[in-house]
Amino acid sequence: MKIGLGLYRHMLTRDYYGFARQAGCTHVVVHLVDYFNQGTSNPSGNQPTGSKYEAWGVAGNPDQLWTVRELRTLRAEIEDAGLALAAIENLDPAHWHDILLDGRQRAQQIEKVKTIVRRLGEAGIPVLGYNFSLAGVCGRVTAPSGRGGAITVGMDGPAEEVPIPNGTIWNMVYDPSARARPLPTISHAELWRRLGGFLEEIIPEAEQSGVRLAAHPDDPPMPTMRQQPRLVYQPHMYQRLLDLVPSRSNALELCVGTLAEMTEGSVYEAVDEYSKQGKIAYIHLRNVVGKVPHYRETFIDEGDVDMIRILAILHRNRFDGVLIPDHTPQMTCAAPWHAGMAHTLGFMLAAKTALEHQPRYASELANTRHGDR
Ligand SMILES: [Mn+2]
Repeated sequence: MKIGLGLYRHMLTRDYYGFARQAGCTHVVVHLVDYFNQGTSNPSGNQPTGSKYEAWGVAGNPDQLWTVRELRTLRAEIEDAGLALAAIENLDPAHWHDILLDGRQRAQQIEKVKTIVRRLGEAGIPVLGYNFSLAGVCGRVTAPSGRGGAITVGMDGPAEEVPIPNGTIWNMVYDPSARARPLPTISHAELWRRLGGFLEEIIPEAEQSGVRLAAHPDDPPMPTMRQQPRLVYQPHMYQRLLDLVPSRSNALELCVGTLAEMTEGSVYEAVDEYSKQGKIAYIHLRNVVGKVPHYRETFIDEGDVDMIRILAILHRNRFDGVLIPDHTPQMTCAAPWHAGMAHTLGFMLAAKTALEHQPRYASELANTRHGDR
C-alpha cells in the first residue's frame, strides 16, 4: 500500500507538495474542481464541509475542459516535488450535470467526459474519481463535537425538508439563473439506469486510455437525500455498480468512513471483498462514530472502526494502491487542516511500517474479530 494526500485546487502549490513529502507521502490525489467558487458555506483552507442544504459554490466553465498541457504541467510539478499524481478526484458539475439529470445536453456532455478521460490518459494520470449523485455531499452539520472539542462534521437526522433546486446538482450551482423550482423526484431504478448508461459509454474510452474510473459511495449513505434517490448506500451496492460493466477500468474510490456509516453489512468484509477482487483504485481513510442518520466523523485513532484491522486486511490482500486521509476533525491551532492531516498520516505510516515489517503480526491483526459488527 502507498500513502498519499488529497489536495484541493487552492492547495496545488509547492508548499503543499513539500508538506505532503514531509508528512511521509509518496502520492497525491488532486481535486481540480473549485468547490469554493463564490460559495460561503465552506471554510477556506480546509476541506469543503458545506452546511445542511447550502450549495458549496458555483460550478466551473462548461466550455473549458482541463487540457492535456495543463494536466501534464500539474503532473510535472508534482513529480518535481518528489511525488506521484495518483488520481484526479471528481468531475466538475458544469461538465456533466445533464448526464446526472438525463437532460438535453447529455450527449454533448458524454463527449466532454470522454475527452477528459482521454486527456488524463495522454497526461499519464491513471485514475479519475467520481461520485454519481444528484444531491452530492450535503445534509451534514458542523459542531465542536470531536475529541477535545475539535470541530467536526456529522449528521443529526435525515435531510429531506429542502429539495434540490433547479440549476443545482451535486451540491454545486451550475446555472445561477435557473428558476427556483424543486427538481422533480426520480426513482432508484431511474438513477441506476442513468449510471449504467454513463458507464457503458465511458468505460470503453477509459479502457482505451489506460484510465480507471473510481466510484465514491454516497456520502452520507442514505437511501434518499433532498427527496432524490442515492445509489451506493449499502456495501453490497458497490458490487451492483461493478457488475454493470465488468472491466478493470470500472473501479472504486473506496471510502472507509462512508462504508462505516452504512446501516448494513460490515466495513471489514467490504474492504476484504473489494480488495480481493482487485477493484479498489484508491482509498479514502477516515473514522466515524455512529451510522446514518446519526453519526460524526472522528480522529483516525478513535471511532467505531478498527483502522489497524482495515489496513491489515488490505496488506493481506496485497492492495498496492494509494490510501489518503479523507477528512479529519479540525485541530485547534494556526493550521487546523495541516495538523489533522499530519496526525492521520502519522497513524497510517506507523500502521504500514508495523504491517510490512512484522508479517505474523499482520496476519493476526487481519483475522482479529475485535470491533467486528
Ligand atoms: Mn470519502
